[in-house]
Amino acid sequence: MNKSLFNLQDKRILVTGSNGGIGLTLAQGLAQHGAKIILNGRDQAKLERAAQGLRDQGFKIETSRFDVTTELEINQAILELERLAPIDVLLNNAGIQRRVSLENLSLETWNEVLTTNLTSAMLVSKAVAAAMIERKSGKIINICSLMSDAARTTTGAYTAAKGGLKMLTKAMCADWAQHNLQINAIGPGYFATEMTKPLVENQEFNAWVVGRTPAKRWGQPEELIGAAVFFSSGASNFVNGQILYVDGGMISVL
Ligand code: GCO
Repeated sequence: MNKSLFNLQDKRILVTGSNGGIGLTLAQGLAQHGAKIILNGRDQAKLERAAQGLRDQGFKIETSRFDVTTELEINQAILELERLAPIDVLLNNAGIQRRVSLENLSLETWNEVLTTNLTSAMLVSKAVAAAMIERKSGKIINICSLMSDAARTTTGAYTAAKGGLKMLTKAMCADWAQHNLQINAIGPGYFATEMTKPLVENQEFNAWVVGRTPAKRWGQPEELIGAAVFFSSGASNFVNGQILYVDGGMISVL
């Protein structure tokens, strides 16, 4: 038996928005640490491709196609998944970015970002927590951002959503810690991913990130795996409502 504090053997983990980007990297990293992964996305073909990629590496992967912004789809999918086996950990990763100054931001875009980055976490967590509360066991991890605590020009809706997600993490802790659920968040700094490609390719922005980050570089998505393993495992059983920044020190310095 693996007695490691960080043991994830046989833990079934649902990662939302995991057919690419940080979600897929985290799914793969958690699988490498023994977890059984459920991949999620909206696009069935993309989802199957991502799942096949992980299966080719020898991992057992389930998929669950649902839109994290549609309550009916979420509830049906979670019910089906729970019918098969318990979801031990939920990782709310799904998110989008729309870069536009607030004076030019339409209500439609605001709603799109808030719904996808914040309301989704509430809806999926609510669905999964119902069973976790009954079992008196479960972990929820929210993917926050540096923008949970600090704003940057042209990212108003994202900043509001990620700030809200930080407080939602604490609110979930307030309501659910008593049922032995641990709810924590990871706050990634600047990582080179599909979503930040335009930023990485923008010389001026790139120089700003490297100069502004104490570690003097962008993060690699794999560097988020350690925090996800910690929050998924028994090592974090009395850690609740926390945001762990994985940012090369950026949020700590002026
Ligand atoms: C952007 C944003 C973010 C950051 C991240 C930092 O894409 O424009 O700056 O996505 O990379 O939120 O925590």
